[in-house]
Amino acid sequence: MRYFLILCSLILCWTPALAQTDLLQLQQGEIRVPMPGRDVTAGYFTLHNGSAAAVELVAASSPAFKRIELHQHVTHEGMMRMVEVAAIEVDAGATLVFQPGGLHLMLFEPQQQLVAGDEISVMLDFADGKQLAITLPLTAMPRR
Ligand SMILES: [Cu+2]
Repeated sequence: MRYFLILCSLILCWTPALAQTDLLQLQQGEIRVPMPGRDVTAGYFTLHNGSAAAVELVAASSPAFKRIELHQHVTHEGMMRMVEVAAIEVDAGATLVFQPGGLHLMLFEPQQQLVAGDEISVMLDFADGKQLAITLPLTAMPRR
């Protein structure tokens, strides 16, 4: 019985550290199938930071693409353009939203055929060295 109690208290002690990355929660997301003839596309997701500390997203990668950049849309002299961002901080309790017209993943050079409905694995890298693996579905590019 004593051993059982010791084991329980050890587990209770360790759980908060182990759960740290679990508190980053993907709420939704998608990657658009590129337009015909294009080898670049965009991805979007919503990530909730349920941990007690701010996190800083610094990179993303996927076996399905040669390169992924973190992009933001900015208005420059009345023109909308995209710039690469090096890091995005997400406060404790805050929700990071990547969406059309704002922050987005820019995904270059697909390494496989991209079909709507398939799922793509993406690894998110944070400044403290932690990583979060997410899975985003491929969706058809909306018609304009
Ligand atoms: Cu972009």
